[in-house]
Amino acid sequence: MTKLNGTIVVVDDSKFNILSICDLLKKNKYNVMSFLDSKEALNYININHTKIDLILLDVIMPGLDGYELCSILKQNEHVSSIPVMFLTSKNGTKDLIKGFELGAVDYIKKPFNEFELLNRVKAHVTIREVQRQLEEKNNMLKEEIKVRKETEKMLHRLATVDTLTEIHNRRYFMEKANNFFGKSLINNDKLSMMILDIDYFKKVNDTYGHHIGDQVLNEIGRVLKTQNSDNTITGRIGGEEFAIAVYGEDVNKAEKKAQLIRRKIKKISILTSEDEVKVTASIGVVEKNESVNSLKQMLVFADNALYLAKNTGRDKVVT
Ligand code: GH3
Ligand code: MG
Ligand code: MG
Ligand code: MG
Repeated sequence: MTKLNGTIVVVDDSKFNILSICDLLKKNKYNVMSFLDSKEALNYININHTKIDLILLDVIMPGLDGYELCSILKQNEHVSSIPVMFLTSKNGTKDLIKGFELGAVDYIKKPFNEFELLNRVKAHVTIREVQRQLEEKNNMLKEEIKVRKETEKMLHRLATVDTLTEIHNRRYFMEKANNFFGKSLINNDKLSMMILDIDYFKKVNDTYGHHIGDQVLNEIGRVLKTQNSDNTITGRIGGEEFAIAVYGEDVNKAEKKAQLIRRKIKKISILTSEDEVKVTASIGVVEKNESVNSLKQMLVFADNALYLAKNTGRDKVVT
């Protein structure tokens, strides 16, 4: 089968016109769909718009005339890109202007010159084909950009989020906390820091197994995640150690937050077939002051407070 040059819809209420136009186009290897009735043509175009390369439109027709049909087509985003060419005996300048204003790409007066019609048809079909190829390339590019963005998002997530607890990992927490620290120095704002450590966590692992320990860590991550906000960041900075940085709040406010977290952790309950697993946590809280000149130092002070909490009974907050 020889390749056809394109698909053309011809709409004209005269059988004679249809026959002569179709005959000419078919001889020149176009696939032609013809319609005596403009409403039927509209239906066909709406359904088959992706396959149509050009529409040849008569103007004077009963029912929808050519202008009306053209105007309907141009208002529908799915079919508006199909080129429309008027082929009409209405040959006044005003008629021609109206045709172009309605969005037609060409206007040929009847009786037409076959050579002229064929060459104009060929030009518009070629443009349509080029447009299609560009659109296809554009869509491929868009798809590629989408995939790239998703990959970047995934990589960023992998690099910044701890997979077990789904809060920030150590590296990202440090980066963010450092930003807080720098900003608080510049603006002379308050900054508080907490370090949280699970009490007797080794015993949980030893008694119930590592997977139950992991579940506890996951539940703690869930508790901490609810604390995240513009001024609060949380991170898993060690195996069973977490840190929380609170921007713009002094140690008293931070302590309240810490107590809330401690109580929430105490409520965590993990059921095994024979037991209910409960845990507690100890938290050290400090506020940035004149004697602190780095994030690292702040974390050391928070660690000291945590150490005190551990040594004075656990399940408590020490400031
Ligand atoms: P303390 O109250 O003094 O903090 O006692 P502890 O038992 O919690 O502290 P220790 O440092 O002796 O033990 C910490 C345990 O945390 C040991 C280690 O196996 C466990 N751990 C660290 N990371 C993970 C993890 O990713 N999953 C599980 N299940 N356990 C972990
Ligand atoms: Mg007519
Ligand atoms: Mg520890
Ligand atoms: Mg511990």
